[in-house]
Amino acid sequence: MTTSVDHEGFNTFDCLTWAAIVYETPVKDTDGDGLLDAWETATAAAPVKDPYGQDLPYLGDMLAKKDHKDVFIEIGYMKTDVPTSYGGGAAKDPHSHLPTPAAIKLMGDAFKNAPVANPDGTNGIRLHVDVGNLEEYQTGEASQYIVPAALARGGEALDESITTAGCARVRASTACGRASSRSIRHGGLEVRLPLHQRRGDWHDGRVPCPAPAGQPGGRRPL
Ligand SMILES: [Ca+2]
Ligand SMILES: [Ca+2]
Repeated sequence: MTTSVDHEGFNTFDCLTWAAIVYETPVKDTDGDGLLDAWETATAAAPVKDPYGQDLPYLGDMLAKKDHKDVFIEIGYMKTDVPTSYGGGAAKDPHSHLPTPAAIKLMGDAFKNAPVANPDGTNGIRLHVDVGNLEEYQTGEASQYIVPAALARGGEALDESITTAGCARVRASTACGRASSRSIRHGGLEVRLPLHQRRGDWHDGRVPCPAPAGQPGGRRPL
């Protein structure tokens, strides 16, 4: 591809400078849902690969169709299995923020009944929700909208009680002498933090916090 810029249509004394170059490549998306036909027909038996040679998700095996609009949602969520206090208030009962099967069914039905035309001659949008391999979702009332367990990658839970259980030292991993990430570890889970948190600072997974009694270190604003 060759590009050029000239003064045609402008004063010859204009100073022309590249600000942006935008290329557009026509792609085939028969149903216009933003998922290319090639992606929607990709299966484990006939995969489509990314530039690094890795298989893209097998949307065809997840029952996507190239002539019917689909939308995919992967859910990660927070939960606590123990009474948990937030901001120093009274403890809340154990709970989960994962939408129930009934809630997912309501959402799936709404998409299904949407007055949206498709090339296959039917209306509606098919919802595909990835919540992992949770049995009550795979076989329950929302199962028609759930990505099959064998193909699911979602459903990761973050224990929110660990973010209120106290502070931990900020850790850093390094590459070529420069920090490439910051994290703390609570209860076996690693929580990623903004890079500007310094190694050795104290953090509770949400905000910086004072060092516990008898420990060096201190607060650093976000
Ligand atoms: Ca499509
Ligand atoms: Ca589709």
